[in-house]
Amino acid sequence: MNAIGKSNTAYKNLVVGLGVTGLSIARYLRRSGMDAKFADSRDNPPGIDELRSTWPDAEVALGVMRLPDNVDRIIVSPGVADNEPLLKKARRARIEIVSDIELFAREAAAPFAAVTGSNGKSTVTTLLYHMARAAGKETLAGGNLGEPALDLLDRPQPDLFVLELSSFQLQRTQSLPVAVAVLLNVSPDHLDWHTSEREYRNAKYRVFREARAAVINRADKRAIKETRRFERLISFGLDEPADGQYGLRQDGGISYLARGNTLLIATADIAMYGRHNHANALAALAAGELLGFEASSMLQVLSEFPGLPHRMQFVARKGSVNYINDSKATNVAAAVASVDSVASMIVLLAGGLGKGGEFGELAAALENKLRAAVLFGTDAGKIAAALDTVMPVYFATDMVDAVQQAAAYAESDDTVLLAPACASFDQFANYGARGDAFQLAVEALPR
Ligand code: UMA
Ligand code: ADP
Repeated sequence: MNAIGKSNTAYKNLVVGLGVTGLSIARYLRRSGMDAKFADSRDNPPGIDELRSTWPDAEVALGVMRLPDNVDRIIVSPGVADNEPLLKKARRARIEIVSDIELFAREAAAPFAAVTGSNGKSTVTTLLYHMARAAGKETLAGGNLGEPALDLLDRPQPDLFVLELSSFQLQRTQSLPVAVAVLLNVSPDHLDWHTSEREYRNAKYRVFREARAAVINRADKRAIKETRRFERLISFGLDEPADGQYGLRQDGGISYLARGNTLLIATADIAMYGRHNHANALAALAAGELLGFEASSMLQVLSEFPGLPHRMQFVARKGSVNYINDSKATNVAAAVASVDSVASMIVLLAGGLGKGGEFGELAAALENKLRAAVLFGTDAGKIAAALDTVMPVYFATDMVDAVQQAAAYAESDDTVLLAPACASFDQFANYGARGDAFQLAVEALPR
């Protein structure tokens, strides 16, 4: 029996969305002997061929989605927003609507940690995964990070799961009895999906609802309020930490990650680049402590883990200019963190599909630091309107053009930084393809 008292096999399920998540739901339902119908608003969704080969007799509706009769639970993919007419109708009919994460949480037999936030989720999830492994724990990581959560349940049971959770997933998850909930930061994002910034923020704080312990950013007043009841609570921040908390301390002109008064590791000895990654490292240490890991093995991980691809990734130095790929900076706050991490003058490459964010903050971060901006994609004009008060801006047709223009505007020891502040889907398959295009274009530049 599950959280609301109905046996899983008794449900008549409708799976909405046939991407990575939809396929993982199909596999889960199939191996659990459960019934399902499928729907996707696209005529040719990415998962359709695999579904047809693994579940040949599946009833699938493509294109305009309609609510079939006799459905009593909808398991919906994260990319489908609540304003989808089928979901509206289902809500009116009081049909249960859940995420794949809800199903995961009802079934997972091993403890799990959940990492959320507007930025830094994948980095902290991966750090925590490596820290858990270094502590000798069999660990599986997934969720929004890539491998869908339900697929993790089909592997030999680990000691610990580490899940990255998006606001989309959290909004549709009721049961979340996490061993440790980590909320890194909250800044406007996904306002093309959520009906308001308030709704987006509320979704993020849901991570604490049933958590047994929590890691919070102590600059986040609401997180402090929402976790008052917790006995096991650790905060992190880039200021000096109180006893038992994590932060930064200076000693002899050197900056260290610290726990209370104890200096742990010089920031210069952390393999990841950028000040925002100090915050990520501190959050991971706090979560690791709550999970019972030894400090020494966690610090070893910090000294070795170079960060994920497309996050402040050094690409090349060409003609005395450094090229950095932060294609994963898909919102304004991430691009600001990225700009703040670079000490030199910057030629910024930005643009794509804005997600309802305001670009003014990016202009403020670039003041006295911007050599030039080269903009591309759907919302290039909106970014230009914010940035041309700081520096002249230029427009590019594609990534090769953008990189070639950037190389021409950059001066000795400048950094050409790809930090788009936007999603990539108007011009690329995803942020990875955008980062790869940047890397190829940089490699093609003369030495
Ligand atoms: N879509 C339709 N019609 C449908 C179903 C989907 O048009 O019927 C569209 C969506 O609007 C979206 C796209 O298809 O534009 C993909 O949506 P999806 O829900 O099918 O996505 P999946 O392939 O299942 O991938 C999802 C996450 N994607 C989203 O949340 C949009 C992946 O996170 C995640 O890795 C995967 O599940 C496994 O858990 C990606 C992401 O961009 C990386 N996440 C956002 C982020 O990190 O900012 C939240
Ligand atoms: P997410 O999974 O939340 O998108 P990632 O770890 O993939 O987070 O990092 C995405 C981008 O967000 C990075 O490329 C960087 O620009 C920015 N970023 C990472 N960590 C932080 C942080 N703690 N605060 C602000 N921005 C960050």
